[in-house]
Amino acid sequence: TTCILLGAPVQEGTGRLGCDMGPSAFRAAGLAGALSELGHTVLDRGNLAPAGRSEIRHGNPAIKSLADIVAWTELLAAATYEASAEGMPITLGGDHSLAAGTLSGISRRAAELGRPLFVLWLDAHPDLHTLDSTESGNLHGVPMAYATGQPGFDGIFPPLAAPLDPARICMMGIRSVDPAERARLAASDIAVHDMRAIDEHGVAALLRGFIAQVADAGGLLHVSLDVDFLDPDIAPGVGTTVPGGATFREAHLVMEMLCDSGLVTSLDLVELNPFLDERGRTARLMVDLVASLMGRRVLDRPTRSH
Ligand code: DIR
Ligand code: MN
Ligand code: MN
Ligand code: MN
Repeated sequence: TTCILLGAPVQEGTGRLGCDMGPSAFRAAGLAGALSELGHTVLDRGNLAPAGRSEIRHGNPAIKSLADIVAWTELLAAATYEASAEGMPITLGGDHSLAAGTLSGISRRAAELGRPLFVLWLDAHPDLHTLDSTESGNLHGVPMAYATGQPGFDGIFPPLAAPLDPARICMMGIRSVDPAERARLAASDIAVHDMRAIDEHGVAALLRGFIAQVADAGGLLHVSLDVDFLDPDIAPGVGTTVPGGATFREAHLVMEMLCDSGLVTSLDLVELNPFLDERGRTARLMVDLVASLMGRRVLDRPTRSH
């Protein structure tokens, strides 16, 4: 696979500083080397930087850094759209607001190819706020609402070439949901496997169903991996830790199963905050998870099921 690394040092979508160092930490933790060792070609495009940002107003006074996030969304939509013609875009965040851009760019590519786009959202949070419903005003909480075409983004965020179909989205690891998001999920076709479902059924059974859905439809699969999907005990380097997250093995198993499926065509790595990390521990875990996704395995033969 040709892996195209896109550094997106955006931190204005989150409440704390430090995510802007995320792309550097992924590089320092050896992301490119891990991918090339697995036989992939790595094209590191360096860090992107949005140009001028004119002021944008919105009636919700809580919203922070709207113009910055709109500028990042435009930039990343174009960058991932273009990169997806050459290989697999891997966007190095940066906070999760960047998914507004990556989902926009990838969904445009999928529509042009005539292929349905599926999204696996690995996160403690559904990030399903609209500009009107966000109370924190942190725009890392809105990308999924934008990408699915929820109302209220028109005339502020760039128009979507192809909104995501909620029936093609699967969320795993969810354990922190605000009231407005709860109502939106209740009314939506998004498949949500919260931590309770993972405890009860295991990640394998839940993920197998989604992978089969993607394969049957001949779809593209975008994976958006928020560091806070992982349990804070193993991944402390994130601004919004929530207890009770995915374990080391649950996370690796998700990646190993995705690798076996051969379906993943683009990836976001988001919310890594190196300032809160313990000597690169979270960054290294994220790199190891990418390695599992891209082919690192325990044995050079299929794992037996019995
Ligand atoms: C909360 C936290 N739902 C908010 N969101 C996220 O601020 O809207 N934290 N995405 O990582
Ligand atoms: Mn998130
Ligand atoms: Mn999150
Ligand atoms: Mn977040």
